[in-house]
Amino acid sequence: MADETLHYRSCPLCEATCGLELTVREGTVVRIRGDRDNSFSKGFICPKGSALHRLHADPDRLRMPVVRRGDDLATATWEEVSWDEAWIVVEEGLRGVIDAHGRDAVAVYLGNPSVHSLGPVIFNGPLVKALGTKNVFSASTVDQMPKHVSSGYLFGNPLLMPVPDLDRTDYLFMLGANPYESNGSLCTAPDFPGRMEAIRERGGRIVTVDPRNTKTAQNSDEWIAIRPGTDAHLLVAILHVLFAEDLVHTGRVVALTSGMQEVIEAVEPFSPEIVAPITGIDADTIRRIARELAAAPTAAVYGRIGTHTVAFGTLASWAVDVLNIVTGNLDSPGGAMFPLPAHDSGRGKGKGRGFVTGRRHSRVRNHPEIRGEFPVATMAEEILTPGEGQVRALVTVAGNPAVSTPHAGRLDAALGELEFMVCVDPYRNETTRHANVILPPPSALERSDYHMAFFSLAVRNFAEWSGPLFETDSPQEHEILGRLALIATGPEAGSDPAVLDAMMLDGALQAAIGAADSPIADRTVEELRAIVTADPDRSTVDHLVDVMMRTGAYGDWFGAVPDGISLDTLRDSPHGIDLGALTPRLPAALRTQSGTIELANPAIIGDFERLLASLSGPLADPDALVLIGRRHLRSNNSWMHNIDVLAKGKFRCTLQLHPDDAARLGLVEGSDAEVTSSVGTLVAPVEITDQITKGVVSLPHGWGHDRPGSASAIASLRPGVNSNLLTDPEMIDPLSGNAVLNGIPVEVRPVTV
Ligand SMILES: Nc1nc2c(c(=O)[nH]1)N[C@H]1C(S)=C(S)[C@@H](COP(=O)(O)OP(=O)(O)OC[C@H]3O[C@@H](n4cnc5c(=O)[nH]c(N)nc54)[C@H](O)[C@@H]3O)O[C@H]1N2
Ligand SMILES: Nc1nc2c(c(=O)[nH]1)N[C@H]1C(S)=C(S)[C@@H](COP(=O)(O)OP(=O)(O)OC[C@H]3O[C@@H](n4cnc5c(=O)[nH]c(N)nc54)[C@H](O)[C@@H]3O)O[C@H]1N2
Ligand code: SF4
Ligand SMILES: [Mo]
Repeated sequence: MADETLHYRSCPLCEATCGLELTVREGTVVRIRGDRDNSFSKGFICPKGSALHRLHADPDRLRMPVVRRGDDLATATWEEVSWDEAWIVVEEGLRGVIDAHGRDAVAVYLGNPSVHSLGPVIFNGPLVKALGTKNVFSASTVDQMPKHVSSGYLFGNPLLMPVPDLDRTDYLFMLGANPYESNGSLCTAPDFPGRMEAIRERGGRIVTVDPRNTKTAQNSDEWIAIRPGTDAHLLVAILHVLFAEDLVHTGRVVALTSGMQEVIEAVEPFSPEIVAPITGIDADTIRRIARELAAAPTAAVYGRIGTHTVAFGTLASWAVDVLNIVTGNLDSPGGAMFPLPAHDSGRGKGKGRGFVTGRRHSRVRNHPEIRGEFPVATMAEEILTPGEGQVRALVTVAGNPAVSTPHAGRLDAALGELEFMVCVDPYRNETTRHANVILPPPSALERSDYHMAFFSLAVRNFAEWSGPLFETDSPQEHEILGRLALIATGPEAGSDPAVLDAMMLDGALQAAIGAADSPIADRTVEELRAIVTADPDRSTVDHLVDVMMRTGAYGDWFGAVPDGISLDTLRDSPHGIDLGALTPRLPAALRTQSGTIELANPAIIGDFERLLASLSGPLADPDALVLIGRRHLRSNNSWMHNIDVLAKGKFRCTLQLHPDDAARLGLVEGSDAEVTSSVGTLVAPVEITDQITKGVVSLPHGWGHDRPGSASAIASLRPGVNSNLLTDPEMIDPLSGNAVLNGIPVEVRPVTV
């Protein structure tokens, strides 16, 4: 139609970063399809991506800041205010707490969508720095922190994470991931299902380890049912077999390692027979998998949520990489490889400062800092425990910890005790209803994006920049965060966010000019700044992306590299730029002090004692009933249940259990079950299915939208229950501080009326 225009952008909703084609008519998006010309996603889309415009149009999405009037959340009113008024409230509240109680009295929580949007990706750092608090929390400790820690120890860089080379592998061994629903995580691969099908079509093999026979498992060659929380045991036993049967590869990457002998000794006690009872996997299967991995021309071991959000998350994550190393598959095509995204220069000496933790400790539990943060499982106790250093104010950015973190009921109560809370969030939900003021960022259609985090984890080197479709009068999210940072810094910082912007840009340019062997060593900051800021339509984050593109591995270095890229190249490539298949990056990418892959960090080797002890601990109790989570394609953690087209259909917040368990417990389909853990109780409708292992029950997270003061009209119609009322904040993986969200001991009984 003549009055229709097409706009292309990448989807920010999950890690797959699919290219979208938006059809715009009279200023409204009328249709979203997969962009068939996108060089990475090739037209793939899921139901969430095609609802992106519905999020933009959702009447419950906040367009202006709101201030809460009244302390009782059930009767409080919310007043829409101007940005100027909102900033006054923030300044009084935040400065009030900092001036009276010091900086540690303000905590900050950074949630998942802040990794999916360029503003927070770039400006959360300066905000945290400006707050100057040790009480930093994020969704990372209910998610992937174990992977950061194992990468930190092995490679010296917690952000250097190997991804399975899906498009070239002959054998995918996948644990605790369900990409048919999640579309992949720590592995950016639009159309993950299609890529799995391609593995099998070219004669490869996929083995999936999961307590549930998920859609992913059903589309694999083999499903191995495992007892929740025991992936580390399984992986270590596979290593045991490889060593015992002398199947260890001796190649380029093995030659880069140190500490192999300690690993051999550490895994020695864990024979397949020893771990068979705890994992529920027979010894022959474990031996066979070890031999298959060793024999496959190429193989990739890949573990996700089910291996990370468990008591031995770091050990499991480490063992995944060590398996890739000793089978000769790390940093090798078809194995597990390190992407080289466009924003990374890829330069390095193959050595660095290494990875340390514990530079600070939390006040109440004395937990060591890891990557500058404390476990979110400790956040409530920091608010509720009186004394010097008690947390009295909270800043959240893109997070819903009252739903997504352990013992959510206690955290919810703790949020009510705060003296001040400010949330950067587009919704008034279970968490932000506690805020004094909510500052809404523009919608995804009103901002530019470059998925820094996910292009660093992609199965192909790929770059794409999306410009805003709609203009907005509201501040961009990076401006909101910049302003918060200025307020936190104090009056001496002034009130002009442009000062912070200029500092960031000049800092980035200075770093590029001063880098070793810099092709632009003779240029000046002033000259380059003028080039980058020439386009008046671009914002600070765009300028910073431009600098990254120009001075990255594929960059034009401001003209010094003739065919190199810049932000202009990305702007002129609405379907993205394919930068090729992954290529080996070791040893240059290593940042350990020794310049080797350090297999045997004392923290890792020390944890084997706990692993051994677990063989006779609660994990090994074959009669225990344990709770795990699950995800659904049409849902996204806690915040997309308010979109009608996604929320409708069969109710998804059900307690799945095996028919034998149902019979034993006296539960029938559709009846209500009461589920009780060490910290809480909830009631959920029963769904009986033989696709789940006996002794395991499953409830999805992200529900419980019936809290007074929330404003999500659609979600509250079918609120569901919050599974994190059951998860125990004392249960963490000590190496990473990550919460245990899978394998929670529970009792289940019928609700009697
Ligand atoms: N549609 C949709 N997509 C999403 C999200 C969403 O909420 N909805 N969330 C996004 C986010 S934030 C993330 S982190 C990713 C996560 O992406 P995935 O890791 O793929 O997440 P899940 O779908 O939860 O898959 C985890 C699997 O682990 C299994 N499991 C549970 N316990 C164990 C165990 O002890 N061992 C093993 N081997 N398996 C176990 C579960 O049964 C489940 O099938 O998904 C992202 N994508
Ligand atoms: N039991 C159990 N619990 C889990 C998990 C599990 O598997 N089981 N998974 C865990 C995982 S992997 C994760 S990542 C966490 C997620 O935990 P959180 O990040 O705390 O929660 P989300 O549900 O992702 O909530 C995101 C919030 O960001 C807001 N938001 C959306 N877009 C934007 C934006 O562009 N800017 C800003 N400022 N805000 C935005 C939403 O309105 C919402 O309030 O949950 C964890 N919790
Ligand atoms: S798979 Fe993820 S990135 Fe792709 S359309 Fe769906 S939500 Fe968006
Ligand atoms: Mo996540």
